[in-house]
Order: sequence, then C-alpha cells, then structure tokens
Amino acid sequence: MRIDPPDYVKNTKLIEWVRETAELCQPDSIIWCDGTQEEYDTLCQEMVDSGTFTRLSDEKRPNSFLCRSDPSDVARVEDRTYICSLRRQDAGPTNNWVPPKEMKATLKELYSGCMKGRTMYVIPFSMGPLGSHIAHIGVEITDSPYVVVNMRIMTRMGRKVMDILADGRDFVHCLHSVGAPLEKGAQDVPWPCNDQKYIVHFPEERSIMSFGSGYGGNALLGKKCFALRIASSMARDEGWLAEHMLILCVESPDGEKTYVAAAFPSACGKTNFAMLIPPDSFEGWKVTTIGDDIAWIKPAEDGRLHAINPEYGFFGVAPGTSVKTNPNAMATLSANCIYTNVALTPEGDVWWEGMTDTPPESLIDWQGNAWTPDAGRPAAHPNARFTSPASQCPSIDPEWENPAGVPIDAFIFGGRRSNLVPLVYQSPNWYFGVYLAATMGSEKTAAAAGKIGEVRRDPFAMLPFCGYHMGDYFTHWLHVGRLLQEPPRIFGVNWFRKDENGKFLWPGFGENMRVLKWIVDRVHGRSSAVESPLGWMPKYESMEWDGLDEFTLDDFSKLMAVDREDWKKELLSHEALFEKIYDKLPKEFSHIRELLLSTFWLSPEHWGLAQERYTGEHH
Ligand code: TSX
Ligand code: MN
Repeated sequence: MRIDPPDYVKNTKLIEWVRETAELCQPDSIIWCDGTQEEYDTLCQEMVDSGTFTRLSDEKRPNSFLCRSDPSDVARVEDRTYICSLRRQDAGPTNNWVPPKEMKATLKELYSGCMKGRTMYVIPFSMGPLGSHIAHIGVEITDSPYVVVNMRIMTRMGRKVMDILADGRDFVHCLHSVGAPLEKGAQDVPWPCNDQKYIVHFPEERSIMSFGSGYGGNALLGKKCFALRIASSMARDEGWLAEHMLILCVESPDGEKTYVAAAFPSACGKTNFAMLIPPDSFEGWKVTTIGDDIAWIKPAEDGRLHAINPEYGFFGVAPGTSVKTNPNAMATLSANCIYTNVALTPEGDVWWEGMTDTPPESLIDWQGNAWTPDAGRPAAHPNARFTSPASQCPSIDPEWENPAGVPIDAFIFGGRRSNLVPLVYQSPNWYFGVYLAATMGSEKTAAAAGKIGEVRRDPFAMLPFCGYHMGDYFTHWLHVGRLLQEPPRIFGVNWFRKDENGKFLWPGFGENMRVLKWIVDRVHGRSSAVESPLGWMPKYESMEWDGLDEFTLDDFSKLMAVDREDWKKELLSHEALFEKIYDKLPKEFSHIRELLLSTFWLSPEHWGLAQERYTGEHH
C-alpha cells in the first residue's frame, strides 16, 4: 500500500504507524489533513452531497451544517469503554479492564479490512496552544470525515502541528474507525457505524483505539479519551493534573483578575457557568471564559498551579441552551458550527427544546421526520450537540491561548442536590477540599439507570474519565497540594436546592455571580466567614444582595441550613464509595471522615444553636 506522506511529514514513527494501520484497515485511499479552510469546506460539501450533512441557511447560520447520527449512536458508551493497563489494579474497580494483549487481539480482528471502500484520514492535532509546555500532540487516524471537520473545530489541527512534530517527538496514537467497510458498488449510509463498539485506552503506551461509533466522545479522540483518560495517567506520572473542569476569570471593577477552575457532573450547566454574565447591579465586574470542559493544570515556578484549556472549541449539549440561560453560547453559535441531532426549521435554521419558550409550528426532528409541537416526543435528541469555535465566544478571555496558562486561585466543586447541601461553603484546607471533591454527588434527573433523585457519587466529576485507579487519583491530588507554595482555595457549591414544595431556593444563572464574588473575596482575604459542619460559610451580610432585594435573610437561612440527621446520613453514605476502593483509599480520608463525624457530639439542641452562626437566624 502506498501511503505517500507529504514532504513536511518528518516523524518516522508516524509514517511507520500510518503504514501499519493502512495495511491492517485497508482503506481505498489516505489523506494527510492539512487543516486548511479549503480542506474543511471540501469535506463539508462532500458530506452534503452524500446526505450526511445538511447545509443550514446562509442568512441564519452561515457556513454551518446539521448532521443526523444513526439513532443507535447518540452518546458515549461507558460500558464499552476500557482502560487496558498492564495490571488490573492500575485501572481500578471503577473502570472496565481486559488484559491489553487480549484486547489487542480482539481489536485486530475488528480493524482488519474495516476501512475498505473508505478514505483514511490522518489528523495531527495539538491539545493546548501550539508550543505550550503544558500542551501535548496527538495524531488521530480515522475513516470518518465527520470526525475530521469536528476535530478542526475542537483542536488545533493540521500542517502547523505536523511542522512541530519533529522526528523522534512523541505523540498520542489515536486510531478510530466507524467499523463499517463499504463493499464494492455498495451504497453508503449517512451515518455508518457498527453495533459492536469499543473505546479502548492503553495508558502505558499512551494510545487509544476506538471502534464502531462516530459520535462525540467516542470518536473525537482528543477530548475525553486523550485530554482526560490518557492525560490523567500522564499527569499522575509527571506531577500535574488533567481535570474535567471549566476555567473562568472574574475581573473586579479595579481590574483584579481571579482565575477559577470548577468541576460539575453532567446536567449541572457547566457551560452556562463558564460563560456567566453578571447581573446589572454588578457594575464593572466581568466574567470571561478560558474553557468549558477540560483543564490541564501544572505546578509552576511561582509555586502556584497554572491551567490551560487543551481544547479549541465547545462540544456542548444543545437542549436547554437559550438567550435566557446562556447568551454567550448562543452568540458563539451564530456561524461556522456543526449541529448534531438537533431539529431543522423550514427556514434552514436549527431548533432544540428550551431554545425558545414556544416551539416552531413545524420542524424536521433529529431523526429526519416531520414534527409538530403535539408530537409527544422531543424534536432534538436530549444529547444533541453543537460544535463551535471557542474564538467566537463573546466572553472568551484574552489569555485563553496563553501558552503559560492562567494561575488558578480557587477550585469549585458542585453537584445537583435538591436538599442538604448549602449554596456555598469553603473547605478549611486542601485535605478537606480533596475529600469534599472525592465525595461529591449529583441527583439523577432522567430515568436512565437508577431512581430519580438518587445521589450518584461522581468524584471530581471524573468517574467516567479517570484513566487509572480512583484511589491513586485521590492520593495524587493530596500529593500535588502538599508541594504547592500557594494551593488554591477549595469550595463546594449547589445551585439546585429545593424547598418543601419542590421550588428552587436559588435563582441561579447570572445570580451565581454573588457566590463567585464571595469566593473571590475569600481568596483575597476580604469577605468574612463562619464555621459550619461542612467548613466555612458566608453569613447573609457577607454576600452582595444589591439588585436581588426579594431574596431575604429568611430565604438565605433555608438555603444554607444543614440538617443534623441528613448530614449524618450523608457522611455515613460516603462509606459506600470508600468500600469500593478500600485497598487504595488515602488514609487521610478515614481521618477526615472521623473528624467530620465528631460534629455529632453536639446534641440536636446545640446543633441548632451552632447553626445560627451561618443562617443568621435568631430565636
Ligand atoms: O446552568 C444552570 N445554572 C448555572 C448557570 C450559570 N442551570 C441549568 C441546569 C441544566 C443544565 C440551572 N438551573 C441553574 C444554574 O445556576 N439553576 C437552575 C435551577 C433553576 C431553574 C429555573 C429557575 C431557577 C433555578 N427560575 C426560573 O425558571 C424562573
Ligand atoms: Mn464534559
């Protein structure tokens, strides 16, 4: 097989890997992607011609496309995701594991001839600004043009990356196939994929093999597979952190900048928070966005942690995104985007649930069928996505491409909890902060697996994304903090607490700026706090309430109160998580749990009295 690399390709390991892969997968042809606009336009047009893409209205969504996936290929497949480390205990009990040799034999069969009748694309990409010491290079080989155009939005991709991939320089090998060879003369389908799916990581050799799916995190291998699973393993070995976090900057009226990284499980509005617009009453305050999903964070010379966003675009959930919930995201979507599994309007625009209060009278739904508001099913798939360039975001931070990263002053960990967990609290120190993050949980909103309202532990929002043993991950976090001159302060938040009638106690969205301001003030030693069973908490007076007059001290008390019996249950329930990783649980955790349990030496009466410190109630 002739592979004909362009003369600017110097990396002999890459050339050899492409040759081997072509021999195994037997594509009809090979394209070395250069990342140019012309290449992108050509591939998009080819997908329009083949029926995979629909070009949207030039007026409403210039240079943008709609794509409908196969109805069976609409989300990440966690039960088909494997961490194939050499030793089982390095993957840990929260990851699927198969011995790497055995897995490779299985995959070799599947990949054999899997690209017949198709083009094999070679995509060099950088996770992080080109040349940043925090960035890393990957090369994805794929038979999906959809993957190529999405990778061009989501990563820095093409010739400019190949130019710095000198001979001898390492890169992460990312092999992807939709697993649907085309026999001679056979008619292709708009979304080829395979019922058998494998998303496989080999952490020791820093490689990824993905088979059978063309969707999102299964196929755009720079994101969850590389930037989280493989990178977390690299980070542990090299003393840094690869995290499922957004990064934002809070700028005060006098120009003081505070960078914050925050982790939330899914369905908590992470992208909305990353692009928050402060209420009008916060004159002169600004929130800017560095990233909405992943942060690579490294200890720097100054004794602090510096973070980059390794991505170049947003691959966000569309449903629920509107000018009300996230005006910055909506502006980002005005042009040059790819929409997957959203609905199509008769005018050639897109629509999804929550985009407007009233749905259009008629649509083509995500499966290509006619749809009206009385259809009794959603027009867009609940996991429908937009792929959009981060550079188009009005709130993008001027430092977002700084190769040195931005210095992180605070970590925020949140979850969706309808009761018990107060709006905001600060960990007394790094150890308690790591414990807080390790035990974070979120309630289920959809009736997928498990009961609605059931708390699911999702440590650091990393449970599906950690490329090694979760116990080793906690130990690594404890270790990194010990080495820092100025460890970031750690906070917990909960935007989702409800009253006894099921009404949200907190308005959320832009009003979360009030929480951010208290956090920023804490970081700089300005705002006061009082002790609570969970850590430091604001009193009503130490938060900004201008412009939210209707939110009373009484409302605040409801939002901040910690019920004694509920907190006891919560602490005892941490045991379930700890049991799972008992052999690698940091011993700090057992001590912290004991210390937290010691608050129950307070009688119920004294608990109530102590609570007045932070609810501000007086009896
Ligand atoms: O993203 C959200 N955030 C963070 C915003 C910066 N959402 C959406 C979550 C689903 C992905 C929220 N939903 C937030 C929030 O802070 N809070 C809530 C709950 C809520 C929903 C609606 C109202 C109040 C709270 N109020 C009215 O609808 C009028
Ligand atoms: Mn994510």
